[in-house]
Amino acid sequence: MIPPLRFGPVIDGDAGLVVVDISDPAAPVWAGYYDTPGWANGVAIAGDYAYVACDDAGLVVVEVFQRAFSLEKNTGRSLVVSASGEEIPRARLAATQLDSIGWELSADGGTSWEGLTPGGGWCAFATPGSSLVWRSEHVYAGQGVNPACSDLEIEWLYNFAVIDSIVDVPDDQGGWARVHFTRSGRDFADEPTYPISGYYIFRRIEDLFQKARMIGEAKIVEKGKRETSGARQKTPVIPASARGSGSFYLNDGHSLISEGKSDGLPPGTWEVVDSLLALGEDQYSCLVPTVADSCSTLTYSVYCIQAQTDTPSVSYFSPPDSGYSKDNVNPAKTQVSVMAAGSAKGSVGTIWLTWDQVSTGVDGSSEPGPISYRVYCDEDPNFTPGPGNLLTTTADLSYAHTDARIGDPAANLYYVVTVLDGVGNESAVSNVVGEFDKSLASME
Ligand SMILES: [Ca+2]
Ligand SMILES: [Ca+2]
Repeated sequence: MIPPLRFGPVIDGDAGLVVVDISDPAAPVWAGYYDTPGWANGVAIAGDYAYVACDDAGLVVVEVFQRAFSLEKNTGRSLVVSASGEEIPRARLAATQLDSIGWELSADGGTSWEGLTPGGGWCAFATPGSSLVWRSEHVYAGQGVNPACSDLEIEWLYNFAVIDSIVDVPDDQGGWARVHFTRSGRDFADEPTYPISGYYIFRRIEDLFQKARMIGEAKIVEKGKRETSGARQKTPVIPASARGSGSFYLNDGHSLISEGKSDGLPPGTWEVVDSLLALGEDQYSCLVPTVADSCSTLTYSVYCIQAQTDTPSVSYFSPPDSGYSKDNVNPAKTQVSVMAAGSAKGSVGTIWLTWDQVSTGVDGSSEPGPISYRVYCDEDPNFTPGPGNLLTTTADLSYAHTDARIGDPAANLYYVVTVLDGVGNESAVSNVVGEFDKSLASME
């Protein structure tokens, strides 16, 4: 059975075997040539080999594809290891190996090769492409030497940065996440064509009212001009994406906003929330504000990174990615007291509770709020607060509880109050207070 061909062999009666790359049938490319001894009259393909019938030499077998390990030639070659279809300007290679193995990488599927040393740093491709292939040559270096490789690791970079992760900042009051991303393949001091000057972190605007408000407060900026953003002085230059038809606004003291019609940005409306200078590091990270904190359901914020070259019209945008933040700090607990108790013992009455206002977390940090309070009530002084004994949730600092048991000597009620922060984190319980006819004093 003849497998699907990537190369189409052609018999040239005089010259021998000509291999033509017909991956694109509309644009065949001369890929290789073999001069058979004498005339070549016919060819058949099986696997990686071409069987050529020659006048004088008989059957000549030619290896068309050199992509497998060859004991005779001491070479190895991979299939394409990158699958995204995006241009790869740089790659590096690390290997666990013994002795004399030579390594080469090709970004254009094997047309042009770059030799490189394992662990020797990033290799720049003179001919970038999207089809990354490696090959090795195991060289005889002397008696007793057995070139061998047990592990091979290849990393590659794209023109755009790649967001690796977006993680919640731990142990904080929320509102922030940390974006980790991998450098652009052009973020190198020796980049000859389009060196990266900096990165812009974009966040997608999800709230249409917020978008309208922000644009209403902003001014339209002139594309290509350096602008500052009020007190923060944060937005150094209008991104190259401004070359498109989108309008750009500078929100005084806040952010640069794109309406999302410009070149390069993923669909949506985006604002710049931070920027970094390119430093030639493999990985970067930065703190970014989130649109909201997650509580029972996760609220995602979507980010995109623009790698800006020192040519204003050239920049590269990462694929978008999303993350969320959480308020990790519970509010401090409150102190409850009984402000007034109701009617005489044995009759129906009302008890008034009041408690201290809480504006900080257990670590002393400021709670962003809004703060609310839960009042629980039970006949057991050692009760566990829960939905079954919740009286109310209120933003007030007092609560009047009316109950037939209040004032009844046969039944006594006990109360605790907890504090909720803006996303529903609940504090430890307050001191326990009791109903009038039992005790007004704290039970703690
Ligand atoms: Ca957090
Ligand atoms: Ca909190």
